[in-house]
Amino acid sequence: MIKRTLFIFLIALFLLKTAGAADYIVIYNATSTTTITSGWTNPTYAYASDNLRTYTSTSGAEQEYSGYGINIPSGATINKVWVGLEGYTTDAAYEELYVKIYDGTAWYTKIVTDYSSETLQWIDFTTSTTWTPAKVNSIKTRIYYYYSGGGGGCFPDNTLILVVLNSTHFGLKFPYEIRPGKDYAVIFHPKYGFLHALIEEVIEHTGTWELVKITVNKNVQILNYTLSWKDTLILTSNHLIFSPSYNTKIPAGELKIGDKLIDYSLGMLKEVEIVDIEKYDFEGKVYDIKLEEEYQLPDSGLIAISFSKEQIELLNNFFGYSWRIFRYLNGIGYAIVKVTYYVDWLPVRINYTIQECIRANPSISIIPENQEGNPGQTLTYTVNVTNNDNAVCGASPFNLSGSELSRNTW
Ligand SMILES: [Ca+2]
Repeated sequence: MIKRTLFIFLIALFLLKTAGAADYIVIYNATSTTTITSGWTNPTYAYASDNLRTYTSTSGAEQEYSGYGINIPSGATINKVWVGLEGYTTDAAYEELYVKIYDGTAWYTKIVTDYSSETLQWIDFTTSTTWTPAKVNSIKTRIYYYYSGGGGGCFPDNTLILVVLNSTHFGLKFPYEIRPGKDYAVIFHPKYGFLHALIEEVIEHTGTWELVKITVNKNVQILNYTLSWKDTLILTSNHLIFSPSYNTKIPAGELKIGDKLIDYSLGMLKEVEIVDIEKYDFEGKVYDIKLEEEYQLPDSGLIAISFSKEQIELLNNFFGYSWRIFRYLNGIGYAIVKVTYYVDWLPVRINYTIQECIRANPSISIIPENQEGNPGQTLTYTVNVTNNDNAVCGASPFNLSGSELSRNTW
Protein backbone atom coordinates (compact mmCIF):
# COMPACT_ATOMS: atom_id res chain seq x y z
CA MET A 1 0.00 0.00 0.00
CA ILE A 2 1.43 3.31 -0.97
CA LYS A 3 0.73 5.93 1.55
CA ARG A 4 0.27 9.25 0.09
CA THR A 5 -0.21 12.42 1.96
CA LEU A 6 -1.73 15.31 0.29
CA PHE A 7 -0.45 18.75 1.11
CA ILE A 8 -2.89 21.25 0.04
CA PHE A 9 -2.11 24.83 -0.64
CA LEU A 10 -5.28 26.72 -0.79
CA ILE A 11 -5.10 29.79 -2.94
CA ALA A 12 -8.20 31.88 -3.30
CA LEU A 13 -8.28 34.40 -6.09
CA PHE A 14 -10.88 37.13 -6.46
CA LEU A 15 -12.00 38.18 -9.84
CA LEU A 16 -13.61 41.60 -10.30
CA LYS A 17 -16.61 41.30 -12.43
CA THR A 18 -18.78 44.05 -13.86
CA ALA A 19 -21.68 41.66 -14.09
CA GLY A 20 -23.87 41.82 -11.03
CA ALA A 21 -24.18 45.62 -10.93
CA ALA A 22 -27.69 46.82 -10.33
CA ASP A 23 -28.54 50.26 -11.65
CA TYR A 24 -31.26 52.24 -9.93
CA ILE A 25 -33.07 55.46 -10.78
CA VAL A 26 -35.22 56.53 -7.87
CA ILE A 27 -37.37 59.61 -7.41
CA TYR A 28 -37.77 60.99 -3.90
CA ASN A 29 -40.41 63.44 -2.67
CA ALA A 30 -39.95 66.06 0.00
CA THR A 31 -41.98 65.62 3.16
CA SER A 32 -40.87 68.67 5.09
CA THR A 33 -40.48 72.36 4.31
CA THR A 34 -39.03 75.45 5.97
CA THR A 35 -39.51 79.08 5.02
CA ILE A 36 -36.22 80.88 4.48
CA THR A 37 -37.72 84.12 3.13
CA SER A 38 -41.49 84.29 3.13
CA GLY A 39 -43.46 84.61 -0.09
CA TRP A 40 -44.29 81.08 -1.22
CA THR A 41 -47.96 80.34 -0.63
CA ASN A 42 -48.91 76.75 0.31
CA PRO A 43 -45.32 75.48 0.16
CA THR A 44 -46.33 71.90 1.01
CA TYR A 45 -48.01 71.70 -2.38
CA ALA A 46 -44.60 71.08 -3.96
CA TYR A 47 -44.37 67.64 -2.30
CA ALA A 48 -46.25 65.84 -5.05
CA SER A 49 -47.17 66.19 -8.70
CA ASP A 50 -50.88 66.66 -8.26
CA ASN A 51 -51.67 70.04 -9.86
CA LEU A 52 -51.76 71.67 -6.44
CA ARG A 53 -49.09 74.33 -6.62
CA THR A 54 -47.13 76.55 -4.34
CA TYR A 55 -46.69 79.99 -5.88
CA THR A 56 -45.14 83.37 -5.34
CA SER A 57 -44.98 86.84 -6.81
CA THR A 58 -42.51 88.02 -4.19
CA SER A 59 -39.00 88.67 -5.34
CA GLY A 60 -36.56 87.05 -2.93
CA ALA A 61 -39.01 84.44 -1.65
CA GLU A 62 -37.12 81.29 -0.70
CA GLN A 63 -38.44 77.96 0.51
CA GLU A 64 -36.48 74.94 1.71
CA TYR A 65 -37.49 71.30 1.21
CA SER A 66 -36.18 68.27 3.09
CA GLY A 67 -37.30 64.88 4.34
CA TYR A 68 -36.61 63.24 0.99
CA GLY A 69 -35.91 59.94 2.80
CA ILE A 70 -32.93 59.08 0.63
CA ASN A 71 -31.08 56.12 2.12
CA ILE A 72 -28.58 54.84 -0.39
CA PRO A 73 -26.17 52.22 1.04
CA SER A 74 -22.58 53.31 1.58
CA GLY A 75 -21.14 50.97 -1.04
CA ALA A 76 -23.17 52.41 -3.87
CA THR A 77 -21.82 54.52 -6.68
CA ILE A 78 -23.69 57.76 -7.41
CA ASN A 79 -24.00 58.31 -11.15
CA LYS A 80 -26.44 61.19 -11.50
CA VAL A 81 -28.24 63.67 -9.26
CA TRP A 82 -31.15 65.76 -10.45
CA VAL A 83 -33.69 68.08 -8.91
CA GLY A 84 -37.01 68.02 -10.69
CA LEU A 85 -39.05 71.14 -11.13
CA GLU A 86 -42.59 70.94 -12.37
CA GLY A 87 -44.11 74.35 -12.78
CA TYR A 88 -44.56 77.43 -14.89
CA THR A 89 -44.44 81.21 -14.80
CA THR A 90 -46.88 83.82 -16.02
CA ASP A 91 -44.07 85.95 -17.46
CA ALA A 92 -40.83 84.27 -18.41
CA ALA A 93 -39.11 87.44 -19.56
CA TYR A 94 -38.47 89.25 -16.33
CA GLU A 95 -38.06 86.72 -13.60
CA GLU A 96 -35.84 83.86 -12.64
CA LEU A 97 -36.35 80.80 -10.52
CA TYR A 98 -33.29 79.35 -8.83
CA VAL A 99 -33.14 75.77 -7.62
CA LYS A 100 -30.59 74.95 -4.95
CA ILE A 101 -29.33 71.64 -3.63
CA TYR A 102 -27.52 70.90 -0.37
CA ASP A 103 -25.02 68.06 -0.02
CA GLY A 104 -24.62 68.21 3.76
CA THR A 105 -22.00 70.96 3.75
CA ALA A 106 -22.63 73.33 0.83
CA TRP A 107 -25.38 74.66 -1.41
CA TYR A 108 -25.25 74.59 -5.21
CA THR A 109 -27.51 76.76 -7.35
CA LYS A 110 -28.88 76.63 -10.88
CA ILE A 111 -31.35 78.75 -12.78
CA VAL A 112 -34.23 76.80 -14.25
CA THR A 113 -35.66 77.15 -17.73
CA ASP A 114 -38.94 79.07 -17.70
CA TYR A 115 -42.07 77.66 -19.28
CA SER A 116 -45.43 79.35 -19.68
CA SER A 117 -47.35 76.11 -19.17
CA GLU A 118 -46.69 73.40 -16.64
CA THR A 119 -43.56 71.47 -17.58
CA LEU A 120 -41.40 69.01 -15.68
CA GLN A 121 -37.69 69.61 -16.09
CA TRP A 122 -34.81 67.75 -14.45
CA ILE A 123 -31.97 70.02 -13.38
CA ASP A 124 -28.71 68.12 -13.42
CA PHE A 125 -26.54 68.66 -10.34
CA THR A 126 -24.26 65.68 -11.00
CA THR A 127 -21.13 67.75 -11.51
CA SER A 128 -21.83 70.21 -8.69
CA THR A 129 -19.83 68.11 -6.24
CA THR A 130 -18.34 64.64 -5.96
CA TRP A 131 -21.47 62.87 -4.81
CA THR A 132 -21.26 60.07 -2.29
CA PRO A 133 -24.08 58.08 -0.70
CA ALA A 134 -23.57 60.13 2.50
CA LYS A 135 -23.92 63.41 0.58
CA VAL A 136 -26.94 62.23 -1.34
CA ASN A 137 -28.59 61.05 1.87
CA SER A 138 -28.22 64.61 3.23
CA ILE A 139 -29.89 66.33 0.29
CA LYS A 140 -32.15 69.31 0.86
CA THR A 141 -33.44 71.62 -1.84
CA ARG A 142 -34.58 75.21 -2.10
CA ILE A 143 -36.51 77.31 -4.58
CA TYR A 144 -35.65 80.99 -4.78
CA TYR A 145 -37.64 83.43 -6.86
CA TYR A 146 -36.27 86.66 -8.23
CA TYR A 147 -38.36 89.08 -10.21
CA SER A 148 -36.22 91.58 -12.05
CA GLY A 149 -39.20 93.60 -13.22
CA GLY A 150 -40.82 94.80 -10.06
CA GLY A 151 -40.40 93.32 -6.64
CA GLY A 152 -36.97 94.83 -6.22
CA GLY A 153 -38.52 98.25 -5.93
CA CYS A 154 -39.78 100.69 -8.48
CA PHE A 155 -40.07 104.33 -7.54
CA PRO A 156 -37.75 106.50 -5.57
CA ASP A 157 -39.44 108.81 -3.09
CA ASN A 158 -39.44 111.76 -5.46
CA THR A 159 -41.97 110.01 -7.67
CA LEU A 160 -45.53 111.22 -7.70
CA ILE A 161 -48.31 108.75 -8.32
CA LEU A 162 -51.65 109.89 -9.66
CA VAL A 163 -54.39 108.93 -7.24
CA VAL A 164 -58.09 109.60 -6.87
CA LEU A 165 -58.62 112.25 -4.20
CA ASN A 166 -62.40 112.17 -4.21
CA SER A 167 -65.22 111.66 -6.66
CA THR A 168 -64.25 114.68 -8.75
CA HIS A 169 -60.56 115.33 -8.14
CA PHE A 170 -57.31 113.63 -8.82
CA GLY A 171 -54.00 114.37 -7.29
CA LEU A 172 -50.44 113.22 -7.07
CA LYS A 173 -49.05 111.58 -3.99
CA PHE A 174 -45.63 110.48 -3.02
CA PRO A 175 -45.39 106.75 -2.43
CA TYR A 176 -45.08 107.26 1.32
CA GLU A 177 -48.26 109.34 1.35
CA ILE A 178 -50.36 106.59 -0.19
CA ARG A 179 -52.80 104.79 2.10
CA PRO A 180 -52.88 101.15 0.99
CA GLY A 181 -56.36 99.73 0.83
CA LYS A 182 -57.87 103.23 0.66
CA ASP A 183 -56.26 105.13 -2.19
CA TYR A 184 -57.07 104.39 -5.80
CA ALA A 185 -54.44 104.87 -8.47
CA VAL A 186 -55.38 106.12 -11.89
CA ILE A 187 -54.13 103.75 -14.50
CA PHE A 188 -54.38 103.93 -18.22
CA HIS A 189 -55.46 101.00 -20.34
CA PRO A 190 -55.35 101.25 -24.15
CA LYS A 191 -58.74 99.59 -24.51
CA TYR A 192 -60.66 100.72 -21.44
CA GLY A 193 -59.10 104.12 -21.03
CA PHE A 194 -58.63 105.40 -17.50
CA LEU A 195 -59.46 103.10 -14.64
CA HIS A 196 -59.35 103.43 -10.89
CA ALA A 197 -57.43 100.63 -9.27
CA LEU A 198 -57.20 100.14 -5.54
CA ILE A 199 -53.61 100.28 -4.29
CA GLU A 200 -53.34 97.17 -2.18
CA GLU A 201 -49.86 97.59 -0.89
CA VAL A 202 -46.91 99.95 -0.95
CA ILE A 203 -43.80 97.93 -0.29
CA GLU A 204 -40.81 99.88 0.86
CA HIS A 205 -37.34 98.61 0.02
CA THR A 206 -34.17 100.13 1.42
CA GLY A 207 -30.92 99.57 -0.38
CA THR A 208 -28.72 100.70 -3.22
CA TRP A 209 -30.44 100.92 -6.56
CA GLU A 210 -29.59 101.83 -10.09
CA LEU A 211 -32.06 104.49 -11.07
CA VAL A 212 -32.91 105.53 -14.60
CA LYS A 213 -33.94 109.11 -15.23
CA ILE A 214 -35.87 109.24 -18.47
CA THR A 215 -36.46 112.61 -20.09
CA VAL A 216 -39.08 112.91 -22.81
CA ASN A 217 -39.94 115.73 -25.18
CA LYS A 218 -43.54 116.83 -24.88
CA ASN A 219 -45.60 119.19 -26.88
CA VAL A 220 -49.26 120.00 -27.26
CA GLN A 221 -51.05 122.09 -29.84
CA ILE A 222 -53.40 124.69 -28.39
CA LEU A 223 -55.07 126.71 -31.11
CA ASN A 224 -52.14 127.99 -33.13
CA TYR A 225 -49.63 127.59 -30.41
CA THR A 226 -47.38 124.66 -29.73
CA LEU A 227 -46.35 124.25 -26.15
CA SER A 228 -43.14 122.28 -25.73
CA TRP A 229 -41.41 121.13 -22.60
CA LYS A 230 -39.53 118.22 -21.14
CA ASP A 231 -40.71 115.83 -18.49
CA THR A 232 -38.89 113.20 -16.49
CA LEU A 233 -39.63 109.90 -14.90
CA ILE A 234 -37.24 108.22 -12.50
CA LEU A 235 -37.51 104.59 -11.61
CA THR A 236 -35.30 101.62 -10.85
CA SER A 237 -33.65 100.15 -13.93
CA ASN A 238 -35.32 96.78 -13.38
CA HIS A 239 -38.79 98.31 -13.54
CA LEU A 240 -40.91 97.40 -16.54
CA ILE A 241 -42.19 100.12 -18.77
CA PHE A 242 -44.30 99.83 -21.89
CA SER A 243 -42.62 101.17 -25.02
CA PRO A 244 -44.35 101.34 -28.43
CA SER A 245 -40.87 101.06 -29.97
CA TYR A 246 -40.75 97.43 -28.81
CA ASN A 247 -44.48 96.92 -28.58
CA THR A 248 -43.94 95.33 -25.20
CA LYS A 249 -42.74 96.20 -21.77
CA ILE A 250 -39.02 96.22 -21.15
CA PRO A 251 -36.88 97.07 -18.13
CA ALA A 252 -36.41 100.83 -17.94
CA GLY A 253 -32.64 100.32 -17.90
CA GLU A 254 -32.78 98.91 -21.42
CA LEU A 255 -34.50 101.93 -22.99
CA LYS A 256 -32.45 104.02 -25.40
CA ILE A 257 -32.56 107.62 -26.54
CA GLY A 258 -35.01 107.81 -29.43
CA ASP A 259 -37.31 105.10 -28.03
CA LYS A 260 -40.96 105.99 -27.58
CA LEU A 261 -43.08 105.96 -24.47
CA ILE A 262 -46.80 106.52 -24.05
CA ASP A 263 -47.72 109.83 -22.51
CA TYR A 264 -50.92 111.51 -21.52
CA SER A 265 -51.06 115.27 -21.85
CA LEU A 266 -54.03 117.59 -21.80
CA GLY A 267 -56.51 114.84 -22.44
CA MET A 268 -54.49 113.33 -25.28
CA LEU A 269 -52.71 110.03 -25.34
CA LYS A 270 -49.68 110.14 -27.55
CA GLU A 271 -46.24 108.79 -28.13
CA VAL A 272 -43.36 110.81 -26.81
CA GLU A 273 -39.71 110.42 -27.64
CA ILE A 274 -36.97 109.84 -25.10
CA VAL A 275 -34.40 112.59 -25.47
CA ASP A 276 -32.17 111.78 -22.54
CA ILE A 277 -31.40 108.85 -20.29
CA GLU A 278 -29.33 109.15 -17.18
CA LYS A 279 -28.42 106.29 -14.88
CA TYR A 280 -27.11 106.70 -11.40
CA ASP A 281 -26.82 104.80 -8.15
CA PHE A 282 -29.20 105.74 -5.43
CA GLU A 283 -29.05 104.69 -1.84
CA GLY A 284 -32.33 104.93 -0.02
CA LYS A 285 -35.92 103.87 -0.22
CA VAL A 286 -37.80 102.76 -3.31
CA TYR A 287 -41.44 101.80 -3.41
CA ASP A 288 -43.18 98.95 -5.12
CA ILE A 289 -46.82 99.87 -5.61
CA LYS A 290 -49.08 96.87 -5.88
CA LEU A 291 -52.54 97.25 -7.37
CA GLU A 292 -55.48 94.96 -6.77
CA GLU A 293 -54.94 91.89 -8.86
CA GLU A 294 -57.50 92.45 -11.61
CA TYR A 295 -55.79 95.71 -12.55
CA GLN A 296 -52.32 94.21 -12.83
CA LEU A 297 -52.59 94.26 -16.59
CA PRO A 298 -49.68 93.66 -18.90
CA ASP A 299 -50.50 96.61 -21.13
CA SER A 300 -51.53 99.25 -18.64
CA GLY A 301 -49.85 101.17 -15.93
CA LEU A 302 -49.86 103.79 -13.27
CA ILE A 303 -49.50 107.44 -14.11
CA ALA A 304 -46.34 108.66 -12.43
CA ILE A 305 -43.89 111.51 -12.72
CA SER A 306 -40.60 112.29 -10.99
CA PHE A 307 -39.02 115.50 -9.79
CA SER A 308 -36.03 116.52 -7.83
CA LYS A 309 -36.61 117.50 -4.22
CA GLU A 310 -35.86 121.12 -5.12
CA GLN A 311 -38.34 121.13 -7.97
CA ILE A 312 -40.98 119.61 -5.76
CA GLU A 313 -40.50 122.22 -3.05
CA LEU A 314 -40.53 125.05 -5.54
CA LEU A 315 -43.61 123.83 -7.33
CA ASN A 316 -45.41 123.00 -4.11
CA ASN A 317 -44.88 126.53 -2.86
CA PHE A 318 -45.88 128.07 -6.13
CA PHE A 319 -48.83 125.98 -7.24
CA GLY A 320 -49.96 124.20 -4.16
CA TYR A 321 -52.77 121.82 -4.63
CA SER A 322 -53.70 122.98 -8.13
CA TRP A 323 -50.20 122.15 -9.29
CA ARG A 324 -50.87 118.58 -8.40
CA ILE A 325 -53.94 118.58 -10.57
CA PHE A 326 -51.94 120.13 -13.36
CA ARG A 327 -49.22 117.54 -13.09
CA TYR A 328 -51.77 114.85 -13.58
CA LEU A 329 -52.09 115.99 -17.16
CA ASN A 330 -48.41 115.43 -17.79
CA GLY A 331 -47.86 111.98 -16.47
CA ILE A 332 -46.00 109.26 -18.23
CA GLY A 333 -47.96 106.03 -18.33
CA TYR A 334 -46.23 102.70 -18.06
CA ALA A 335 -46.87 99.14 -17.13
CA ILE A 336 -46.70 97.27 -13.88
CA VAL A 337 -47.24 93.56 -14.16
CA LYS A 338 -47.70 90.96 -11.54
CA VAL A 339 -45.70 87.87 -12.34
CA THR A 340 -46.32 84.63 -10.54
CA TYR A 341 -44.25 81.46 -10.49
CA TYR A 342 -46.12 78.24 -9.81
CA VAL A 343 -44.35 75.09 -8.62
CA ASP A 344 -46.27 71.83 -8.52
CA TRP A 345 -43.49 69.41 -7.64
CA LEU A 346 -39.88 69.54 -6.44
CA PRO A 347 -38.55 65.98 -6.34
CA VAL A 348 -34.98 64.67 -6.25
CA ARG A 349 -33.94 61.93 -8.66
CA ILE A 350 -30.85 59.79 -8.08
CA ASN A 351 -29.22 57.31 -10.40
CA TYR A 352 -26.95 54.95 -8.46
CA THR A 353 -25.33 51.57 -8.86
CA ILE A 354 -25.09 48.78 -6.31
CA GLN A 355 -22.89 45.79 -7.05
CA GLU A 356 -24.72 42.57 -6.31
CA CYS A 357 -23.09 39.34 -5.11
CA ILE A 358 -23.20 36.66 -7.78
CA ARG A 359 -21.96 33.21 -6.81
CA ALA A 360 -20.12 30.95 -9.25
CA ASN A 361 -18.55 27.52 -8.83
CA PRO A 362 -14.87 27.71 -7.97
CA SER A 363 -12.35 26.37 -10.42
CA ILE A 364 -9.86 23.82 -9.09
CA SER A 365 -6.55 22.60 -10.43
CA ILE A 366 -4.13 20.09 -8.92
CA ILE A 367 -0.49 20.23 -9.91
CA PRO A 368 1.02 17.89 -10.85
CA GLU A 369 -1.73 15.68 -12.09
CA ASN A 370 0.32 12.46 -11.95
CA GLN A 371 3.14 11.51 -9.60
CA GLU A 372 4.96 8.34 -8.88
CA GLY A 373 5.78 7.40 -5.34
CA ASN A 374 7.69 4.69 -3.50
CA PRO A 375 6.48 3.21 -0.28
CA GLY A 376 7.03 5.68 2.55
CA GLN A 377 7.54 8.57 0.23
CA THR A 378 5.51 11.75 0.63
CA LEU A 379 4.15 13.33 -2.53
CA THR A 380 3.43 17.01 -2.65
CA TYR A 381 0.60 18.49 -4.66
CA THR A 382 -0.49 22.05 -5.10
CA VAL A 383 -4.20 22.65 -5.29
CA ASN A 384 -5.34 25.98 -6.65
CA VAL A 385 -8.88 26.98 -5.84
CA THR A 386 -10.16 30.09 -7.57
CA ASN A 387 -13.16 31.85 -6.05
CA ASN A 388 -15.26 32.88 -9.05
CA ASP A 389 -17.78 34.98 -7.08
CA ASN A 390 -17.81 38.70 -7.94
CA ALA A 391 -16.06 41.12 -5.63
CA VAL A 392 -19.19 42.21 -3.78
CA CYS A 393 -19.55 38.74 -2.21
CA GLY A 394 -16.34 39.07 -0.20
CA ALA A 395 -14.21 36.14 0.96
CA SER A 396 -15.65 32.63 1.22
CA PRO A 397 -14.25 29.54 3.00
CA PHE A 398 -13.61 26.49 0.83
CA ASN A 399 -13.35 22.96 2.19
CA LEU A 400 -11.56 20.22 0.33
CA SER A 401 -12.60 16.69 1.14
CA GLY A 402 -12.92 13.20 -0.22
CA SER A 403 -9.49 12.98 -1.81
CA GLU A 404 -9.62 9.64 -3.54
CA LEU A 405 -6.47 8.71 -5.24
CA SER A 406 -6.30 6.07 -7.90
CA ARG A 407 -3.28 3.94 -8.58
CA ASN A 408 -2.31 3.58 -12.15
CA THR A 409 -1.80 0.01 -12.97
CA TRP A 410 -0.08 -1.40 -15.98
CA1 LIG B 1 -48.22 69.65 -6.12
